[in-house]
Amino acid sequence: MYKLIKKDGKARRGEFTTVHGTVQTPAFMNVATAGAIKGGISSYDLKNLKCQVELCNTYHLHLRPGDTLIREMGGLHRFIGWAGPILTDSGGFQVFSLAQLRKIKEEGVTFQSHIDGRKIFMGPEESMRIQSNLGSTIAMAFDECVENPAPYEYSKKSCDRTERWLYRCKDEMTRLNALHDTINPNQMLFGINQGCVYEDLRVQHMESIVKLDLDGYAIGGLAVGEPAVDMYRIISTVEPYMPADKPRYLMGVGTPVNIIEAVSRGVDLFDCVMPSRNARHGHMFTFNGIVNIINAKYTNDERPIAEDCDCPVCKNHSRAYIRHLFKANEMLGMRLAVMHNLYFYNTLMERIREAIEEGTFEQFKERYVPILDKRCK
Ligand code: PRF
Ligand code: ZN
Repeated sequence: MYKLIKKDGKARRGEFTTVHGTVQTPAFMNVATAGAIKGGISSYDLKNLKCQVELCNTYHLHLRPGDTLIREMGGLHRFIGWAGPILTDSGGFQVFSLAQLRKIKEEGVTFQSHIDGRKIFMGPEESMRIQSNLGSTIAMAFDECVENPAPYEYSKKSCDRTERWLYRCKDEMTRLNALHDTINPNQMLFGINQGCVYEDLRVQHMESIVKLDLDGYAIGGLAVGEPAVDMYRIISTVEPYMPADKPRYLMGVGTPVNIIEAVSRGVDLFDCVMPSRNARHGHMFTFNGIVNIINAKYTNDERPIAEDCDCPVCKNHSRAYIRHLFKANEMLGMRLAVMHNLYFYNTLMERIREAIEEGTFEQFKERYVPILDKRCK
């Protein structure tokens, strides 16, 4: 259940209640693709990093270790040791971005596993059954994310098919939730808006999926190579058609600036590999801009990554030490870097929430948009 607490312009401060706990929104969902945050971060680390929601992938967990095994182990929450909310992506996007030799038909998609080449079929029903075996808090609809650029005619055909798939997702999810031995009988289902960069397709598709009265709605098919201005334009175009009493999720986004821009257009939930992926390359986020910890100028820098950061890493370690760990290829270097970046993203969301509550989100945006994506001075 989503409760709107306060609006500042289009930005929304809300509370999203699930059976696994309440999420303060806007929120960032921390990406644990195969049940682990890359960089050696455990679920109990996340509690010290202000993480509210973990995001795992149907595609990866189905291939390895298998959703039936996770079900036997009591479900994903017990398996990964995280009692809070978990959102699972449907496999739709990963099948299209990772798998080889894909064939799309009305029933679903046949593809080859990127791990061992095994031939696999996944359609809306399969995706719902896998997510039901995982028992995640929120399941995502099985969709097709078309690449960018994509021709109008293809985007339209794909969008119509994604809509038909959504009806099948909902029917299957309703059936699974009613079974007596379902891991999470309260599993929620979010629909996903597609339509490439075409405003009429986006609006038509949004209007049709809203009719299914799902637990939340996502904007998919963005941040796939289109310029940021196109992404912002599509969000502004579809937002008025999204229910005000449901959470809105922008999939796979993004940079700190992308997130601020999307919040200012009415989005509540985000996920992105950027904090963990960039950390693994020594690229650290701070409220003064980006610090590249491998840079020689940090060799004898005693300051923490960010002087205004309360994360466990900044409380204990210097830039010089973390740079040394990277140079010496010590695993700890990456682990500390990822911890700081996740803390930064979750703190960014906390500051966004505070600014909306205080009615100062516009000033917040003006202050931080020019700094956050630039190198730290
Ligand atoms: N669909 C799904 N997952 C996604 C996307 C999508 O379009 C995106 C697009 N940025 C990221 N993750 N199912
Ligand atoms: Zn820090």
